[in-house]
Amino acid sequence: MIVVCGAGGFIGGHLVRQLRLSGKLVRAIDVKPFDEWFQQDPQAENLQLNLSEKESCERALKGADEVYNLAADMGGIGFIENNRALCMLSVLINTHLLLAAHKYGVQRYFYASSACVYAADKQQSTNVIPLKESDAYPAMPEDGYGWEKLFSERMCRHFQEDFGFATRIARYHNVYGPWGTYDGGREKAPAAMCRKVIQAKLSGANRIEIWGNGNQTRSFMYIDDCIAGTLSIMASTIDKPVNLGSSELVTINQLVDIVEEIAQVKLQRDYNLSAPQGVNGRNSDNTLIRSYLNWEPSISLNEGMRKTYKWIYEQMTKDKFTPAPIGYVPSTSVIAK
Ligand code: GKE
Repeated sequence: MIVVCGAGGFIGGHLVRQLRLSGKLVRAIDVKPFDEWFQQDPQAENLQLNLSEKESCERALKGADEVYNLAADMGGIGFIENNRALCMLSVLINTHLLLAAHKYGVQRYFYASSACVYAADKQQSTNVIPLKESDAYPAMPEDGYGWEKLFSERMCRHFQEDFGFATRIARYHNVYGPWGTYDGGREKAPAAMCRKVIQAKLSGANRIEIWGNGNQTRSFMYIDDCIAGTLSIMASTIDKPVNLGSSELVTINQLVDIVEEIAQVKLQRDYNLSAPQGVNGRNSDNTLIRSYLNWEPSISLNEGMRKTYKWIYEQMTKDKFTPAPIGYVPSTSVIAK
């Protein structure tokens, strides 16, 4: 039995689908009511549980062989800069899950960490040197969310050392794609830009708001690379945190250029310098993951944004959210181990 915690969310929903497509027995868990799950596979064992509670975590992991912990109260920079305490409370989830995993003899445990663990002083320039795993120390992660992720990474390490079950940790770098958040305040930049451009296109407005001056740099990883990498890292011998992110660095202005080209529009850009901006620059150094897996994320931003824009446009022009069609197959085949 494979348990996916946070299965109602963006990455969790895709992960359950890929595991089910490969014939795995899956227990899918989220705190959200079922009608708020982005995707739900009727063949999985779907449970609504609050995993910040110890008892719920024990209910979740009884009989589990492998666990993926993707459950966290999180979102884009607009959410994490304004909900630092809430983001830190995700530590209850990972702590109670690790205790339950130890209690029930789970063999493998995956923890979804984040590039937000990286030290702020290494992300001050837009012309950023790609972050390698050791750049998390000396520690100065993103306030709230980043500290919880770094602390929980270390808890995973010590449970592995002291109690002997394998823990695997991927530091996700800004994941985007269909069946993710694109409005409501938790959205990240790729989906936000799609939504804003579509809103302008549908309303005939000729301008959009961009947070910051548009020169901030990031890399954005398409969901299919995220899922393929997650499954490979879980099956690997990588017993320490590893980057899982694209190394295709772009400015936010270049991201908007891509969306405008997809939408076939050209819009006035209003830069809101008081909006949340996060770090000035962030990119993933993929040396370590290449050395272990002879693989790294490779789906281009252009290709991923076309698929993402299309899905968000469909949602915004439909009267209600439609879940993934049964039998949806992600475009990336899972990395064979
Ligand atoms: N969300 C959003 N919405 N960001 C915008 C917008 C907008 O309308 N306009 C410009 N941006 C800029 C932000 O100011 C920021 O500089 C950049 O895009 C990326 O913002 P983001 O995608 O919300 O999140 P960050 O990459 O700054 O941080 C995220 O990193 C992830 C790991 O790479 C975190 O919020 C977590 O989602 C996660 O840790």
